[in-house]
Amino acid sequence: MKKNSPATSSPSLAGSRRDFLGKSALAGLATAGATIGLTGCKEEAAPGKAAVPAKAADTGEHIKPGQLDTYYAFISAGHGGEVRVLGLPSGRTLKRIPVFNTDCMVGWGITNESKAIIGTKPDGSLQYTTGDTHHVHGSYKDGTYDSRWLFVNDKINARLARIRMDTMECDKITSLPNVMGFHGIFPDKRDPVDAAINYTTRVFCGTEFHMPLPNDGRDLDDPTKWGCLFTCVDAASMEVRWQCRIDGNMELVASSYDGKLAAATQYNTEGGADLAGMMSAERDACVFFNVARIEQAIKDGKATTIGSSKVPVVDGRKAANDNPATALTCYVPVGKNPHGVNASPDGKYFVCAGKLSPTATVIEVNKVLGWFGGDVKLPRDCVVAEPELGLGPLHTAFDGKGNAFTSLFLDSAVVKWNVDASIAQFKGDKAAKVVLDRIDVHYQPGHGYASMGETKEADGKYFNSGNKFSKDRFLPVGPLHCETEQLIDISGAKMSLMADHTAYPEPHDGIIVRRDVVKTRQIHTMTDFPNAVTPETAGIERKGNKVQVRLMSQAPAFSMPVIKIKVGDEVTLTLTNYDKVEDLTHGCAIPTYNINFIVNPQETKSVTFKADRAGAYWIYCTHFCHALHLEMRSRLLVEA
Ligand code: CUK
Ligand code: CUA
Ligand code: CA
Repeated sequence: MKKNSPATSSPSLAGSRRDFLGKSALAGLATAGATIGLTGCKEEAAPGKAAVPAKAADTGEHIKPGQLDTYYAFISAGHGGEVRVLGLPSGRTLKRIPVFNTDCMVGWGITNESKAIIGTKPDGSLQYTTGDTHHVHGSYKDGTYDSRWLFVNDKINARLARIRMDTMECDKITSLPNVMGFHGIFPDKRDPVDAAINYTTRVFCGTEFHMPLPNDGRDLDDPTKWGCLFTCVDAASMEVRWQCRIDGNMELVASSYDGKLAAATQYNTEGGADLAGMMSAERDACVFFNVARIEQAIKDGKATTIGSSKVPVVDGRKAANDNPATALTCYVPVGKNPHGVNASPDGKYFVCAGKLSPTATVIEVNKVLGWFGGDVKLPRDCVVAEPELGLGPLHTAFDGKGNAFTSLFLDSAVVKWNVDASIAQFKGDKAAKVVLDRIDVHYQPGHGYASMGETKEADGKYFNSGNKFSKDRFLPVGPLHCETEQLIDISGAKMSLMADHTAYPEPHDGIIVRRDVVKTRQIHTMTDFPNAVTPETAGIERKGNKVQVRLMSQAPAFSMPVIKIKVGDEVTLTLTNYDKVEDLTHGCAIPTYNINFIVNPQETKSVTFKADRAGAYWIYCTHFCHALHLEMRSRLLVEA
């Protein structure tokens, strides 16, 4: 696997690389073992200059200096472990929100408060220092974002995190028990039973990897006994409400607008433990969860528990759910090895894209409910269209006008198609015009997502294509290229490329939110912090070798110029920022003690460390705050 460097590649026809990929992809589709076409990153000729659209960036709106963007984008960072905030259409990076990673700018993973959220071992060190974020979704009210929370998954360590939208900081992280490869998430949009609850109260989590249940050393040599659990987390408490065991696995997750269904694509209905095993079936499935029935079954005492977990688990496997009248789950057959599942903004359909099939599968929500109600005979009868779109379809977005936009990984393209036309075609209308437009993207797109596209307010303005390979689009920076986020104008009949933005690897999914929907606060409230330092409590308090150092900051000074402690002390330093001016943040770094964090206006944070070295250490402000910022320091004197 080798990507091109413009310095060494020779100019060639723009089309050759695409042609090559297309052919190898077909070979990959034809034989289960041939994965050559799936990687999309073979050595190949550079497309050269001709591939760069002459009018790139001319067609879009230009955000001039001093002007504000019209949308926020909240995007994941993959194995960077964080969440990023961009302004669109400019593509400016506005913020990086540390979540599962550590971040020395804000002190995430360093302060006691962030460590408590991430979770610690008995010795006080972090339980985990790494994460893999894929899917970011906002909480809903009335079918659109309510600006309360964002939720994001950690695929590596099976954790769900919540971010407060007002401060754009992570406030909770929950571990999912008996789960490995936690991948898809989606908040519910309303309650399945109580009509008054028309906002998010649950977050659904899919599990991609099957494993022994519990994973305590049993069944290691018999993967056929392993299983996957679908998990429901309470959005407010962030506690795990219940789990549902299924056949096969789960990748992406979506929820219906009526609150009744959650859905997850399954590429491994085979339960295979190797590549050939996972690709042996001609069709895989999208599994639907009847949320109200699952919760009733738990009330009726039909749940068990697994290992040391106390979370109730119900049986959603096929054998236990073949009677539609009582079934908790419904397995709808879809194209081979599907990837994405997305709900259309009109609430009527789920669209699954079929990685190893050139099709998308359109499933009607009412028919799935009909199957549970006994009116629809076979799960496959819930499928109302299966349009052919191109090679390697992954994810689908919507413009709110009846059109869908599906990313084609192998074709390096995005295809615009009409949902109603695909349904007409499926019914036999040969004249139905399904595919309306197609645009090349650069290169190998994963997720595409549209402005407000996962809400009832989908506005059909922008589409962001998150491309996994940038190849020749930007200056090379060594072996690892950045990735391309391409902004596409989808407001007209034809899609047009507006701009290329760089991305540090590796964003997956994101959401694009109108700026008026997002309500932030710039200044904390001091009383929200129980450990806030006041002029009365400021100073040093000693209890044996445990020392509390309570410090205040106000530009350009800390409240104590000298802090005297002794070697062997266990020091907790608490810092409250008394500045009230927006953006007047201070930093606190202690040389050789590996401490570095910031306090925003009216915020309090603390760190605990062992004073294991005698000497003088300048505590200094790291965050440029004042003309005398450099003078903002205090002496930490550690007596031998
Ligand atoms: S997945 Cu990465 S491109 Cu985790 Cu949503 Cu499809
Ligand atoms: Cu305070 Cu710089
Ligand atoms: Ca499969």
